Amino acid sequence: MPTETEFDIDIKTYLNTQKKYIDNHLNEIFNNYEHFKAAPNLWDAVKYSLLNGGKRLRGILCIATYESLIEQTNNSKERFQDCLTVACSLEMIHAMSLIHDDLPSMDNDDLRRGKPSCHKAFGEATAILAGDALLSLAFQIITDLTKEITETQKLELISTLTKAFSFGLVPGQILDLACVNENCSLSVVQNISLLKTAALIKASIIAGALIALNDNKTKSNIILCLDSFGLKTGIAYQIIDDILDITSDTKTLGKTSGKDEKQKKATYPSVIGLNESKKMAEEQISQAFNEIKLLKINSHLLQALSNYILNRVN
Ligand code: GRG
Repeated sequence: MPTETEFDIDIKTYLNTQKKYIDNHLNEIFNNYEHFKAAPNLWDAVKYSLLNGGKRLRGILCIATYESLIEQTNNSKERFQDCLTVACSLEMIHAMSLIHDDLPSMDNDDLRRGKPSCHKAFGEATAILAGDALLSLAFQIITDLTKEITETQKLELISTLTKAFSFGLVPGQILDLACVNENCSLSVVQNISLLKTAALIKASIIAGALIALNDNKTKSNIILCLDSFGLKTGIAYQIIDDILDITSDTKTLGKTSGKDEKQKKATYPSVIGLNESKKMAEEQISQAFNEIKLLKINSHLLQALSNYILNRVN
């Protein structure tokens, strides 16, 4: 497995810098829309869940893909700002999925990002509506991108993101809930992680490519390879999430550790054990590298990010 030094990228600094860009841009979005002044309790719940924490991995993957593909001459300040807005859109969809995932009728978790989950702090009805508001705001901000992004690109972005939740997160969540207390096979667990987690991670990568490439002749080939790269990286992300639920603690994770076992969830370690799960995550990342190796793009950043995903501690 390649190490950080082999790629010559200080990934921790990169992650911190991009996270700051995304956090600042999210704050700017909330300062810019007047509508947030009506129903303050709703928007307090939205900001509570969105603006306070999170690794911003989906947003960072979008920016990193954009930066790996963009020709320097095309990298105008406006276009980077548009990429940041799309990164924020992805983080809104992700944050809404976490709010709904924590609800009593779903995973029923009292803790998220080291704080009481949204429904614990604001009540169930407000939490549901905060999720709904975030999901629609995610698309509103894409329609408001600058003229640097064509109308076709906007539609492609919206289509990519809607597919990720209609055909990914939502069915993945249904399957995940259905598999509690069941003796699930590995293929069922793989299918859940593909839908529930990998679909949005893949969409984050594709979104970055859509902003960078526009009419590039090799666009469809690049997107095909990034699609497989994203799915494999996303599966590895969920495998590591399942492993950390067992091996890490609540304080480090910012969410209740050991919950999967307690709730008898279908996870990689529950089906194939911890060691095999780690091996499978390594294998997914190694296959993901292979998907983009032959592309004529600067893939070091994406490789360093998937390597970080494999070795993350929270
Ligand atoms: C999106 C319309 C729509 C519905 C949501 C509730 C639901 C349907 C889906 C649940 C999806 C889910 C919670 C998947 C788990 C993915 C995962 C590994 C989350 C943890 O992500 P991190 O570690 O969290 O990136 P931070 O806090 O760092 O952002």
